Amino acid sequence: MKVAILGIDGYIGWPLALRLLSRGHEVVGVDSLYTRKRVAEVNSDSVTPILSMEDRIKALEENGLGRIKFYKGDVNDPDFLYRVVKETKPDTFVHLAEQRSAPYSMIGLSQARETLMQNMGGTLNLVYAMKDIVPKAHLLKLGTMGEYGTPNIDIPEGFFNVKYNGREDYLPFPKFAGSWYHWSKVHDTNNLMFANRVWKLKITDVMQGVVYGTQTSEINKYNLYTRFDIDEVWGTALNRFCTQAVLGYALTAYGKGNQRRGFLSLEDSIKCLTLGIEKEPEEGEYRVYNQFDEHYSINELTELVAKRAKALFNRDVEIKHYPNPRVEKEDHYYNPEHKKLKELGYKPSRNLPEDIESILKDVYKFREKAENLRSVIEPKTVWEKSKGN
Ligand code: USQ
Repeated sequence: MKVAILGIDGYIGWPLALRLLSRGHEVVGVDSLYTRKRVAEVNSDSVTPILSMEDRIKALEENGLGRIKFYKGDVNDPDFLYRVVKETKPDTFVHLAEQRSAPYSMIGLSQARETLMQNMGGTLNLVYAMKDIVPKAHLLKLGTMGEYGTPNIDIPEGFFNVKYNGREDYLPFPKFAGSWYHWSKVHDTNNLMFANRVWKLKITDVMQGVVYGTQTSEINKYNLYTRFDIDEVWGTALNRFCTQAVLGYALTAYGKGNQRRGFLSLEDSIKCLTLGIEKEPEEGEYRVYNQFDEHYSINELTELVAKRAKALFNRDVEIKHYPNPRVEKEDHYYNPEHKKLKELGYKPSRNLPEDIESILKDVYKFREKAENLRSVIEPKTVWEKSKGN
């Protein structure tokens, strides 16, 4: 298959490229290098060493994985995106080229606008380019479990049966996102459902949980790391906690820490995405997966990290509860379905408690780099104080 990865330079894009190439697919890469730039702006960096995009492309060739065609540019520019699609005509698009940080989107109006315009604009350009140039292609788009929020009932995979005033229908499940970033994904989902309805585009909308980890089989085999962010804006929960444990920094649990999220290892995220690419939807189908392995509360995670770090480094790790910088429920019901990927053949290969040990060991290797990032760990972006004009 010829697969275009939009956002190939990112945390998930890069290991996905390694996986697809090693499975014999042809890969076209697109990236504006946006994440590198925005992470540098908050004085942060990837803890793991990552090559420049040029060197990544060379490394793929040197390791016998083949040559990829790379386009540097912004998917929010329709002329650029149309040119890429016309020149390459992929069978599948994996769309990861979005602003992916909830805290970034909550810094202020300018970041909120950037997130909403950038994310919705890119996806809109893509569905138009697909309809005009490759209407039979498959779009696998990264959404987020955070689109659903934390309702007091079970969360289905996209749609559910509703009975109201004596009539029934099968409808999209209501969305209650918790940041402008998460809302941008909800708006994308609505736009994708509409593009599917009017133009019959083949679409997989992936509601992914929080991804953690430093490794996949190919990263380990070729020693070609993906980025690993740990600052308060770009880093996510478990990756941050593991780094904090290595640095002897008190783990930053927000609020009571009873809030629950679905988690998935990087290896399993890549496995699920590959499955979704190789087992396409039917012609004209719009399908939704909830992509995570298990759900954990923040308190469960911090305790697991503290326990593993103690066993590994013989160090007592403190857990500190900060006033929650976010507006989110801290005590809630959480029971999202996640059957569809298993029905497609997905079997989880990693388990979170064991993975914590491998992250701790990897971060320990790069602890000097992590040490330089100490000043960007403390939470500063407060939802209620998001800056206006
Ligand atoms: N949290 C802490 N301490 C921290 C960081 C986070 O307690 O130091 C808590 C937050 O309050 C939140 C939970 O951990 O309740 C998850 O936060 P996160 O920063 O790990 O993840 P989130 O902002 O939800 O976003 C991340 C990715 C995003 C993806 C999403 C999946 O950045 O791209 O879509 O995870 S999900 O959370 O399922 O929506």
